[in-house]
Amino acid sequence: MQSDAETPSSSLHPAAGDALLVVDLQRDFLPGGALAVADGNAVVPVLNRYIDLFSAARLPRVFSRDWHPANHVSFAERGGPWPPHCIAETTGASFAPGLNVPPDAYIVSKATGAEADAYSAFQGTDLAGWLRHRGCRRVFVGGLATDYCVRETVLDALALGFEAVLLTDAVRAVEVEPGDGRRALEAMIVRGARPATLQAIAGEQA
Ligand code: VGL
Ligand code: ZN
Repeated sequence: MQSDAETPSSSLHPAAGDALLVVDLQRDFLPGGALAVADGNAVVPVLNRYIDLFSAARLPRVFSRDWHPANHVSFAERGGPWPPHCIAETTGASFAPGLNVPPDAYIVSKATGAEADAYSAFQGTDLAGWLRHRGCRRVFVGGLATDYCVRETVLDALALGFEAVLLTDAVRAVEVEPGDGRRALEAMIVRGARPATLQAIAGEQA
């Protein structure tokens, strides 16, 4: 018998009210890219499985992308913390090779202005309204990077009143400081994100 403490508060089975949110799965964040996340490409086949699950269930699939102007304030030449990356319309800003972005996916571009950065897919975009308009109350979040855009997106989702499921097998961290990835996971979970994997989510469907 499962104890009450072990019983999940709600099903992880993707159903009405759920949306998949793939954060910044772009070439510049993959090994060989301008701002590479170690092992970042490993999440592509996993996210394709999640995309298939949500497509089969006719649920929204949202893809955010870092979409900077060439003179973005986050770039080192302007005193920012990052090398130039994800410049709008360039190859580096395009989605990861092999990522199955469905033709009816919703694409959210963020940090598009030169003077402000935005790690969260909700910051300066219409994403919250878009989701609410479609009756979404819970987002399943994977992508890059755990310790920047995934973390800020998940924390914003929770602050905006969405439930958040963190796809722990479909995220990777930049690790500017060792341990950043682990600390980001902890921060998201402490705030209420529910960690889950494909096995837990797809297995429930059987
Ligand atoms: C990101 C650093 C700079 C991210 C974006 O997508 O996590 N990280 N810009
Ligand atoms: Zn950026």
